[in-house]
Amino acid sequence: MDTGSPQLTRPPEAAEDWTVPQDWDHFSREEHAVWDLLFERQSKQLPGRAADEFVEGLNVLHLSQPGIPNFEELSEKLTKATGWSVVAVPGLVPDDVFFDHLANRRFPAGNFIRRRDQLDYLQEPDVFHDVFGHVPLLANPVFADYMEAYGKGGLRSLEFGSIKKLARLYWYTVEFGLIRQAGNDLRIYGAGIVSSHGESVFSLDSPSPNRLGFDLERVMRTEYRIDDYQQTYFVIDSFEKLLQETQEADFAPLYERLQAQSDLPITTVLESDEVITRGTQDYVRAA
Ligand code: HBI
Ligand code: FE
Repeated sequence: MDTGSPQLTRPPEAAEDWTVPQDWDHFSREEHAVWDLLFERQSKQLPGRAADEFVEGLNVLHLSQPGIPNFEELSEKLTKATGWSVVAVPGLVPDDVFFDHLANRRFPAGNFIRRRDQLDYLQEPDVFHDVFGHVPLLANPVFADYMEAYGKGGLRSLEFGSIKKLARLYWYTVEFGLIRQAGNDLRIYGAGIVSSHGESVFSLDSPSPNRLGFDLERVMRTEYRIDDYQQTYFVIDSFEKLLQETQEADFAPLYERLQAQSDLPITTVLESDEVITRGTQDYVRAA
């Protein structure tokens, strides 16, 4: 049986569903300045690199003032677009709580921001990763449906004890997905990439990682790393196709089949893979 994240303890200020008031006024001037710096840096880097849908969605974040977005204002715009809202949480929340929010079209966003000396690396998802990385695509109706379906699938996977498999789907799409757009042009859409200054270039331009065509069952067998740039990326053809494939899949027999198959190491390339780029893996060897 796959087990999910380690046990987390709900802080006393958090509600039953782990939400906390955003309390926008608690952010210092320095914290808003860190947001502005990150926002500047990334929004310059993304045209031509990020999926068109992401760049379109970024407009939703164009709020009246600079600084960390006020979730009430942000949710108002997002709700108009797709019925999603953004709620504040202290940090990582348990899997069942996370899935329940997604299944109800609420995106839980960390209520803190990294420090200026941590611009490029941090372990827990902060408000920049969560809002800049995840929210723009939630303004896209198809991706919005995919995330809700993922939340519902997550709740079901807990019953099957297959959360680890489902978490890999999230990882290789929502967090680190690439998409092929018009003219075979590779773009980024995963939140972990679009919110990372380094990986938004590395994932597209480096000869090091593998880039493979997306295949649901294959992805669910593939291990991943959380401590550095990915060594393999999976490429979807469209959000419509991703939504359709995951909605049509009957996950009960799928999980059963997967139980009988071995997990795949990060760099494995199979005969059956559609290889877009076979990586040199030089980046990892040099590290
Ligand atoms: N909590 N705040 C937060 N953000 C996440 O992305 C998150 C989480 N809890 C669990 C979780 N992700 C993962 O276990 C799922 O994506 C599988
Ligand atoms: Fe994330």
